[in-house]
Amino acid sequence: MDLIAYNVVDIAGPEPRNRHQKETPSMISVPAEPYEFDLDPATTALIVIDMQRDFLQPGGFGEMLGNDVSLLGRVVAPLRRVLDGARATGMLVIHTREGHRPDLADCPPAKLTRGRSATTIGSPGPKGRILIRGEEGHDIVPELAPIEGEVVLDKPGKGAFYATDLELLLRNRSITRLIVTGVTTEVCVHTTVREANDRGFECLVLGDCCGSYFPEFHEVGLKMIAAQGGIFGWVATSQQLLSVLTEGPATPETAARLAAPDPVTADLGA
Ligand code: TIU
Repeated sequence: MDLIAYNVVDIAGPEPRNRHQKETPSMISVPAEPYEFDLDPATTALIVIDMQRDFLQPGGFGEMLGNDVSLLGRVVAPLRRVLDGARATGMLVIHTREGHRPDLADCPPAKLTRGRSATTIGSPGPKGRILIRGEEGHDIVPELAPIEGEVVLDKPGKGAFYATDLELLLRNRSITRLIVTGVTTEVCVHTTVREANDRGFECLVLGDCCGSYFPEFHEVGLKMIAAQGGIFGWVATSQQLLSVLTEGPATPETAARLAAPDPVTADLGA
């Protein structure tokens, strides 16, 4: 085999696509800022970031940081509708949870001490130890609980790619686009979108399915994503997505994937 020629072809990769060119006939076009976001449910994942009691309910990490956690509650209803819509198409759903091992071995000392709060990560709270895996406060709120076949990804940092196997999991499933939701807009959502963008994933952020303790940060955070021609990604509402996502039946590609054994959970012996 001519190894040199082979390597040149491998490195060059496929021809770049025109940005308006549809990859497959099953792609749908979501009205968005700064322009429409094209997706195929078979190659798109819905990411739900950190919808945990620790951020949404009193006595958890969010409140420990001095925040009014009631501000995040408005995200739950629209996010539930998007979750239902994504599930109906067979789209891959990934839930993330920020948190740490019980012995805090994966928690940077700076994260433990920052804020100079009376309590810290690992301190006892009404829903168990704050931001610790396995505790009630660390888990996802019941309205958005994962169902069988969905991925639950524990992460020690703000970004969902840092120190996790998220990128491997997405590439194994040929996922190229992400619909990003969750909390908080300017912290874990932003960090994850930036990480994804640098890795070549195209992100659609659903504004009403994200929330912040600071309404002004939420507004500006969304603007920052879609500004400059979509410097980090696209922004739409849940209604804009659902109006096109639930229009037709599942695509042939998605139907085939649903019928096949799930390679990710099969590999894990689940
Ligand atoms: N504090 C804050 O706004 N957020 C976080 O600490 N983590 C997430 O955003 N998930």
